[in-house]
Amino acid sequence: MALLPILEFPDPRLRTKARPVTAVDASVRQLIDDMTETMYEAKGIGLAASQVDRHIQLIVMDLSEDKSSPRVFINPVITPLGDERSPYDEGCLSVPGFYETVERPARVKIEALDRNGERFEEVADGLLAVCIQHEIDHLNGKLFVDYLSSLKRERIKKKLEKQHKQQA
Ligand code: QAP
Ligand code: CO
Repeated sequence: MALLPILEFPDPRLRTKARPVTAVDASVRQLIDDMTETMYEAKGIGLAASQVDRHIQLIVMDLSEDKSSPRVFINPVITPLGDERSPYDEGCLSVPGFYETVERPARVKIEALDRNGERFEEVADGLLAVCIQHEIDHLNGKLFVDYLSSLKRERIKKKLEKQHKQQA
């Protein structure tokens, strides 16, 4: 197992579009384990491969209270069910320290592969619906700050750039 560095906004590598996983093999399972460890260490609930500079369609997540339910979504596809949209105060491991309200479809159907390469389908609402949409955005090079006003986004960008310079 290994901890992976997490890219932070406005790193342009976060804009890369992820390719589908062609075979769920040992190297993909190794990356799943490393991403899961990285997510737990960072106190996150979801992490997309894009955030660790691996541009394949892979997401790990754990929405349980006691971090006992790691989940994997490979090549995920979502379909909104109905027109209802819900607001949620979102954060992101790639935008540390910032939280803003984003509105998304309230209910979605998820189709994906699991860590054994088996296809599954699930209807999601609540936090799972928010999280899977947020993480699939990462695979498409999109971040939650893209839904904010350009003023808010620029303020966040400047603050993070300043922190990155101080760390360098
Ligand atoms: C995405 O986000 C998400 O700023 C996952 O300092 C967020 O795991 C989906 C985190 C909200 C649904 C709702 C953020 C940790 C973790 C921070 C995360 C921070 C430390 C964010
Ligand atoms: Co995120």
